[in-house]
Amino acid sequence: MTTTPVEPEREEGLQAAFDATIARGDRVEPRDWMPDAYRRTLVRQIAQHAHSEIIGMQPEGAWIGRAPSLRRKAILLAKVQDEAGHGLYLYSACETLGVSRAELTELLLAGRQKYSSIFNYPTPSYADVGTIGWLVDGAAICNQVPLCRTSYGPYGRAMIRVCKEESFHQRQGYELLMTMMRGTGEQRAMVQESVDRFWWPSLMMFGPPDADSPNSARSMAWGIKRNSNDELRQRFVDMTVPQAEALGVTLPDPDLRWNEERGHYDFGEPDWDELAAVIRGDGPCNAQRLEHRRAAHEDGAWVREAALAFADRSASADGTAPADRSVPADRSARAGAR
Ligand code: BYC
Repeated sequence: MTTTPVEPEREEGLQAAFDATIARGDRVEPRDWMPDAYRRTLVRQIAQHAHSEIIGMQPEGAWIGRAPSLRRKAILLAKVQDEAGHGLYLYSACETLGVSRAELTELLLAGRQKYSSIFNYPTPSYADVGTIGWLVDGAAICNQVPLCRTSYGPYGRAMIRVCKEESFHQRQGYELLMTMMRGTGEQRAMVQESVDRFWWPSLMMFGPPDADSPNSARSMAWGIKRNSNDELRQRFVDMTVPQAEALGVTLPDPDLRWNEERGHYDFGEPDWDELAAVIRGDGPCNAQRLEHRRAAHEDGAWVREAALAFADRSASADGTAPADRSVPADRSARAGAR
């Protein structure tokens, strides 16, 4: 559903109405006219977000079969299942922009859409389950709470539920780490080692520094993003340092200290070359994550075929049209592919 070409004068009026909606801080809804670039930006960000939720099931999912107790296994299963749900809300939000989940999945598998850098790091230790909950879900909350007020209605509404669940995820991670920190010296060392590996990649989740963020200015002018990458990164550091102190772990940054004048923690510079490499596809687990996603997609082909066959059969029984599986010709452009 790209914007249908309209007369220049009419387009001016539509653009003015759109600008006024953004200026008032109101929501843009699927039925409203919107500039193509706004639509493409939303599809790019929401699709990337949805893919992150689904690929993000892998690093923690690897521990479901090896969780140390039935209770921990049940918690982890529920958490990973929640991430699948988040992916589905987000793919649905994206579909309101005229692009199907099947098209977005194809673009992900073809390497033409991205997912969050953080999920390209390995999880060799059980403590990583707690650290992902605490730091990765913690960073996700900082990033996503402002997105509840994003200018596009379906995205903002999806975020409200996602954020409630992410808060619970963060607490379960923190509780797991707290339990390990009250355990043996070996368990405390496992937590510290895991935090040492995940700290910097968590800071990178917020994206490149503002000066090197090509999309931020326009996304903020459109009210898609409400805060810059650096603002949210700072908010995350300020929130996390006292939590690390309560937990009894050291954050691996010699430059981390309270700055009385700024009223914030100062912190060191993440390795931006590393972020660029991971985004490019050269992170420790990029190939493995995509391969796993591709295999899961192929394994699920029979389920999709069965669902479509059932929908067709039900439609012919009650005389309605069969399920629409057409793929529009201009899908790459609409789907915000790179
Ligand atoms: N990783 O101009 P910029 C979760 C890309 S999952 C990869 O600043 P923007 C969870 C960026 O896309 C939560 N790519 O971009 C799940 C752009 O490239 P393109 C995931 C990144 O969009 C399971 C280029 O770099 N959260 O919580 O203004 C278990 C330049 O960047 C990254 C979201 O998806 C990165 N870290 O800002 C546990 C949040 N950073 O697209 C937990 C929604 C940047 O132009 N997304 N890039 O080719 C956003 O808020 C924004 O898209 C970002 C980037 C802040 C990430």
